[in-house]
Amino acid sequence: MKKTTPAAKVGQNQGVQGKTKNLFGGLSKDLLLQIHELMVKSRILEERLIKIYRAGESFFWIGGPGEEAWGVPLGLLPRKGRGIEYDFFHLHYRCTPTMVALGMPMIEATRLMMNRSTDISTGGRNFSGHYCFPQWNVAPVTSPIEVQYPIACGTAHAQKRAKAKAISIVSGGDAGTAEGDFASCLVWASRRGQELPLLITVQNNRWGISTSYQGQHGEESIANRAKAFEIRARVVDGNDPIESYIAIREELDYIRRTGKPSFIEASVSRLYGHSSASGANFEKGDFDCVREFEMKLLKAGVLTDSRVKELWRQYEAEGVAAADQAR
Ligand SMILES: Cc1ncc(C[n+]2csc(CCOP(=O)(O)OP(=O)(O)O)c2C)c(N)n1
Ligand SMILES: [Mg+2]
Repeated sequence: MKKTTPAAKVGQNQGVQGKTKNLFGGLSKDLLLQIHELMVKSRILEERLIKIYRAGESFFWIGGPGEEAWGVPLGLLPRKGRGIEYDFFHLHYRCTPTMVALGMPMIEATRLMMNRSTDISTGGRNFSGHYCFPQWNVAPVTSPIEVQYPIACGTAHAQKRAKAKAISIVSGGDAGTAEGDFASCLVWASRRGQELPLLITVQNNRWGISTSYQGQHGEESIANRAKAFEIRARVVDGNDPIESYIAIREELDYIRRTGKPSFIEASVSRLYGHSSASGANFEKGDFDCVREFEMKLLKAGVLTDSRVKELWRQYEAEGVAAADQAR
C-alpha cells in the first residue's frame, strides 16, 4: 500500500490547467492535495479527541474542527524554525489545523488530551489544544483568552530589532476581542515609526461560548477596528482554503517587505460547538470546509475516490494507534 506524505513539500509543478486553474486560484495540484490531506488529518484527529472525551478517558475537549481551511494554510506558509530569525506563533485553543500543518504528529495532541506526563506541550497539565512547541516557535497557548495578543507584540518587537525579517503571528476568537489586551495589541503594533512585523488574525465563528456576535458587537467586522489604527486589514472566507492561502501569503509578503503589521479576520465554522462543556455535538447545517473542499477537488478530477477513502482510513488508523499508545 502506498503511503502518503503530508506536509513533506509544496509542489512546484503540475499546475492545475485552464478553467480549473481559476477555480483553484492557480495553486498547483500537489499543493491542493497537500492542503486537503492536512485538513482531513486535522479533522480526524479532533474527532478522535472527542471520542476519547466521550469514553471518559479525558476531562475536557476544546478544539478547531471547522477551522481547517484557514488553519492549515496558516501552518504551511510561515518560516518554520526555532529562534528569533524564524516566525513566531501565538495561537489559541482552536489551532490544531495549524499544528498539524506544521508537522505535529497525532500522538502529541492525544497525550495532551489524556493529560499524560509524556505530553511535550504541558507535561499533561493543561487542556486539549493548549500546544507549546519551542522547536517551531509556538508559544504556549494560554487559557485566559486574549493575553497572546500583547505577548505577540513582544516577540515582534524583538524580531524587528534582530532585523531578520521574521514575523510574529497571533490568533484568537471574535468574542475575545472585547478584552483590553486586543486593543493594546492594536496600539503597540501600529505606533508610527515603530510599527511591528505582526500578522494579527481573528477567527470569527460569530460565537463566544453562547453569546452571539450580533449581541455583542457594534462594528460590522472586527477588521474595521484594525483599520481605525491604520493597520492594513481585510476579511476572508476562512472556510475556503484557497482564499485563505492566497490572503495569508500576500499578507506575510507585505509584512516581510514593509515591517508593518497586517490584520486578517477569517470567517469560520464552529462545527462541534464551543467545547465538551456544551456537548461537543456536530452542528448539522454549518458549512463543513473539509467535506466541501473534498467534493470540489473530486468534481474537478484533482482528487480520486480511492485516494479519499485511503486517506480517511489511514488517518483514522493513526488516531486509534495514538490513543492506544497514550493509554
Ligand atoms: C480572560 C478570560 N475570560 C473568560 C474566559 C472564558 N472563556 C473561554 S473561551 C471563551 C469564549 C471565547 O470566544 P471567542 O473569542 O469568540 O473564541 P471561540 O471560542 O469562539 O473560538 C470564554 C469567554 C477565559 N478563558 N479567559
Ligand atoms: Mg468565537
